[in-house]
Amino acid sequence: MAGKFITLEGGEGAGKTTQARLIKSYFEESGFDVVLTREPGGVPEAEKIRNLLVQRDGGNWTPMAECLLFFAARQMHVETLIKPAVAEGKIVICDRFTDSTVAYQGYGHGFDLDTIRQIEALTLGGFSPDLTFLLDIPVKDGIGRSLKHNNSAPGDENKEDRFERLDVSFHERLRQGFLDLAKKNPERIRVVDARQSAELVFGEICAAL
Ligand code: Z5A
Repeated sequence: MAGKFITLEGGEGAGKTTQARLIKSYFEESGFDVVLTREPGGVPEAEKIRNLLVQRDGGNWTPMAECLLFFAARQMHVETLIKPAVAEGKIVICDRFTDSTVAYQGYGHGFDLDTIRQIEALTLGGFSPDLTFLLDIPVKDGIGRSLKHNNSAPGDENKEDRFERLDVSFHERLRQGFLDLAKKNPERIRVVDARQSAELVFGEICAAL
């Protein structure tokens, strides 16, 4: 029997990583084989691309180049890890996926949404998650959590904060982008109020699982 592909999405500090770990334990305790992975990254080639994309001095990419790098990493990740694991019956849990590209590069940076969809079709050929949890949190709350967690050290050029350093209006646009995606894909995307405690958020996720 084929497995399932589940993704977590949301802005900074929404708690995706925390919930991804809880979902992993939940399935493992029920006897499933689970793969926990993330984007950008997940396989060695894609982790190399991650450094170009998220590190403070990763590069000053044009919007098209940045989008192509996200999908180059994703194509490797899907073909060499996600699809084979799902075919073996595993549950694959991924921290971010294509919805993040639509929200960050499209709604956040204003890169053309149709072009993103064309690149998605070319690289992934219609492959998408079975289920997505969108952890929704007001921008200020999310950034506050994220800053506490990732206390920025000035001068550390390897610091993974290229996107966190963007202004509040950028984060408001991407939050709206995620919510628009949820409205357009109600059968796949479940919106969860991420202001709640991690336990309550996980309770809502469990009910949906
Ligand atoms: N990016 C992009 O632009 N385009 C794309 O296509 C993709 C990504 C795939 C890397 O993402 C960056 O790449 C990201 C988007 C961009 N930009 N940024 N920034 P990432 O997933 O590696 O990094 P992140 O999104 O910044 O992670 P995060 O927001 O810092 O964390 P999170 O996974 O959502 O949350 P967390 O680590 O689980 O929790 C953060 C803190 O809050 C931590 O101290 C927790 O203990 C605490 N926490 C968690 N849940 C709760 C609750 N419920 N209450 C209170 N405190 C909590």
